[in-house]
Amino acid sequence: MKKTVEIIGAPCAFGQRKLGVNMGPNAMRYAGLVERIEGTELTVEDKGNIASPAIDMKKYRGEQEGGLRNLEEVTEFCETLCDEVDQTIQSGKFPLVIGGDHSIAMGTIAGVKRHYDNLGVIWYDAHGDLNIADSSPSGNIHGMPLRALIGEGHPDLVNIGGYQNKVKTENIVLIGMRDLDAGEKKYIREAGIKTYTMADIDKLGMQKVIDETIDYLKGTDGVHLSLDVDALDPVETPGTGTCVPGGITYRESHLAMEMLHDANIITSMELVEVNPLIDINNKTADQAVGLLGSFFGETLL
Ligand code: 4U7
Ligand code: MN
Ligand code: MN
Ligand code: MN
Repeated sequence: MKKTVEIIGAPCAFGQRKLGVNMGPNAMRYAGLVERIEGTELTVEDKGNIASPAIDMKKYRGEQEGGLRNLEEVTEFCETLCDEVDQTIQSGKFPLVIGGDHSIAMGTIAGVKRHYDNLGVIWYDAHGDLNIADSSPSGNIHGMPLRALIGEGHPDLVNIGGYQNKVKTENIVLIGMRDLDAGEKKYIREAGIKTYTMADIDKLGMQKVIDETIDYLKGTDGVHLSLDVDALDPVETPGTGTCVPGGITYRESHLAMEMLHDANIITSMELVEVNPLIDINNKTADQAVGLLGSFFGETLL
């Protein structure tokens, strides 16, 4: 792991319809993010938040032509984020992007992929985020980023960063899946994407899932971890916009983070979808920060 972690706040809420996810970055700062990482052997620099345009609520929640809500805003936000992440890596630092909704992954990974030939991606989420406009039941772009990164979907999204095809299907591992749309299931089967559903996690245990994931990605030259907090069970972790029951426990997630830390394979990370407005006493941000603490090397003893 690089010695300096650079935090990039990405308060984008345009990928979905629940305002409040744009407050995720500050909710995590309030929960002690910087102090927790400083408590490990790493140095932290916080770049602050990327500017996001004022939100016109009528347009924000409204229907949109072509089934892609707030496409322009998402695209612009991701272009800026891409350049920020690129700069962070250029200056030799580890980029930690804190969201914001999951549409920001198109910006983060566009910036990351400029530095790797064969990038791996771990997508820790209840959802596959593999929709295109036609298969999306919602028109919400936060359900589409991974597919756009593979190179399919609206050209504005596919070309973020000025190039396409950032991630190969064989370099992706999905963990925590339990709410896939019909089109996504079909796509995952046809593309043969390595997938751990909740049933797989139940049967194998998280330890085996992460061991296998590390082994599966061994031919890559960098691995991006994209952690959507809705992967966790909403009984424990309620502060997120698209809750799905039957999720990963906080403790299993800790194990995953500890193992990924020890394996030393992750070269960039984002943590997304924390929404303090639908949370209880900021507990989801507290948990997010706890997981990040483990990821960056906190130990229990
Ligand atoms: B998230 C959904 F229909 N698949 O496309 C969609 F179930 O980034 C949910 O994982 C997407 O939170 C969730 O709207 C996106 C829905
Ligand atoms: Mn997601
Ligand atoms: Mn999700
Ligand atoms: Mn979500």
